[in-house]
Amino acid sequence: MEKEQLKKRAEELREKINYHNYRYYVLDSPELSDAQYDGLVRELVSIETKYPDLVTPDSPTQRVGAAPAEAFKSYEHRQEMFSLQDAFSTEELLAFFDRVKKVIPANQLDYVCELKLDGTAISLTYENGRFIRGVTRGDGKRGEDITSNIKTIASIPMKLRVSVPFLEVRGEAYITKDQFKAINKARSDKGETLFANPRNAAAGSLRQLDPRVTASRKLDALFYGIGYAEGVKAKSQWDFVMFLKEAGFKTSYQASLADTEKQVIEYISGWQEERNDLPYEIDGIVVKVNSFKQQQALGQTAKAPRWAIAYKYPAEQQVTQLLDIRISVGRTGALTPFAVLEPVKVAGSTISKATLHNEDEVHRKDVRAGDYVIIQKAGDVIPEVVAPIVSRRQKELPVFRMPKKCPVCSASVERIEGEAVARCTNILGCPAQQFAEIVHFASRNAMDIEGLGEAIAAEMLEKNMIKNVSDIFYLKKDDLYQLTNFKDKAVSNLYISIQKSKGQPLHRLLFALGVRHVGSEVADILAKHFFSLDKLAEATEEQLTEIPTIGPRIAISVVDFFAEKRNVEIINRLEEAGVNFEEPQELAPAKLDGLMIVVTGKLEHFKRDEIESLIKKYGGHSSSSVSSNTDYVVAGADPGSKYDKALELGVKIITEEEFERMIK
Ligand code: 0OW
Repeated sequence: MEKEQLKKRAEELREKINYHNYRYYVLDSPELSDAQYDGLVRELVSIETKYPDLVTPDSPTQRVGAAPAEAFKSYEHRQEMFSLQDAFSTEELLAFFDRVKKVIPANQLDYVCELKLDGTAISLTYENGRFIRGVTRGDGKRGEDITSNIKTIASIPMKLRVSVPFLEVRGEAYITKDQFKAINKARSDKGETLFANPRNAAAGSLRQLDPRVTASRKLDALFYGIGYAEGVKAKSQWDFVMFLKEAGFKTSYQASLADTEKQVIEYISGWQEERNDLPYEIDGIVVKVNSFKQQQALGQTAKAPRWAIAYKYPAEQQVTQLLDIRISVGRTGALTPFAVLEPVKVAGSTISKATLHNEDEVHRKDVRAGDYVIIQKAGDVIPEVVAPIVSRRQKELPVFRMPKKCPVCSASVERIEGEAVARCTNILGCPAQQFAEIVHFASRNAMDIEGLGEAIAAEMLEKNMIKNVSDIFYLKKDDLYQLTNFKDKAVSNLYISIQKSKGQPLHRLLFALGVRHVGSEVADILAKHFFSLDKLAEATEEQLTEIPTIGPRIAISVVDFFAEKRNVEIINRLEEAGVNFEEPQELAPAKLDGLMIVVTGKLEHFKRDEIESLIKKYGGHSSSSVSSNTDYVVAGADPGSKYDKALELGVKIITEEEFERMIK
């Protein structure tokens, strides 16, 4: 009896919690205090803990429930997700109106204007009002199933307030400007790379394999579009937005009906300045023909509807003084000039630095220290120096020259003919390069040493705790107490991260070593070809170029890398420290499962040890003598007595090509 009552109580609590979620996260007008709300959740959790079989997948307690995924399944949208045509000026917007009026008489037209959120598009599926699945846009036809990550977005209803048989709804997941700053602050404190803009932060956060990480990023989402649906009565975009509101979705992108083109243009100019005060980034205004019937009449191109357009505001520009041109030295020794600016507010953020890419770029724009320059920020966080205002040059200003000496270690700087980049020649000892090398080695896509970011790397170098990447693994736990504010917890966390990273697979180690032209994809190809660092280090240029997608440039770079004395020393020390040099061979399908195979004669396609390891890799056994247990003899040119023995015993004889076909 008690369980039945509790089952009923649990359902009641779910309704209440969903309702208060809606009030708090969607309407932004809570009715309960946090304590009262937490009390409801605690009661529901206690019932579900006592009777786990009462838990329902869409229970509010299941929002951050799933274990980290291995990878995301791909999912085909019931209805393709389109992108949008852009209009970069009023003329282009008017041209859009003209195209529409070729099909729909102007006096029958009205438009809906919406802010265009600068996030990442998502598609949700609801069946009978219950949340079933969340998918990324992907290429428009297929996306990645990120259901468990979508559940962590508090404003997304798990149960609709109006029930329809089937609804595929489209929206934009985004991160607010403040939340974006907080995420990047936390990342820079941990020495991790920063997100360039909230759009990348949203996309990156949604594609985290661990939903707890997604939950920590506090994404939000707004919904505007319909995909495949059954039972939705809306006949226009405006009706549909009203339906979404009623159903419990967040739709606060300032949707507005416009009866005339003039009203559309007023809406657009109205938000030109206002947008800087919005809590989220927008990258324009979406203008849609309102009536669904008229949308159908207009149809779409291969990628985008003809009934909608995204008006993009011109990149915002400001003028300020370029105080100095300074140089930063990167991991590969590249010297990158950047502009030090008189701080200026552009598109809502204060800019005091901007990259100048390389010497040629500085000369092409002819920007000089002391110039007044035009700065532009086009949506991304990285601002650009557009051009100098030459008319404001009071006197002749010195033309920029790339320094001949590295500003960090004073070694000579050279620029290889035809390359835009200038490099510090002191690849072995330049502190800037050592620093960048350590940071790269420990970074997330490399050895992923949690906690060893830029700040810690710099401190380890200046305190002479390490000189190069191999020294990281010789740090004792006590050494870490030298780091500022490092007490027991921080020390053991970092020490454990370092020890754990020794087990990383070869492809990560290879990428972490920073071999020129070997990025994470190439590192993966090489690791899954050689399976051990030692084998890779012995490979010749021709063996490397035989691997598909490995060209001479990479082959030479790899051979040179392992020929470099300093690298050999570092690799030996890494090996002594117990760093893993192998790539786990994911279990090849056992195509030769249990077969006894003997190889004889001169082979054309394989070296003897290669074919032996292939036989093993695919679950076969290779032996050197033919017997009645032998399943196959692979015969090359001039096969010896084994061939005759096989004939005598009736053992199947195959060629190398036939062997190859067996393991494809
Ligand atoms: N980002 C937005 C937004 C919007 C489009 C969708 C397909 C046809 C019309 O706020 N408010 N409305 C639409 O309507 N799209 C938007 O974003 C698009 C979706 C795919 C690429 C952009 O993110």
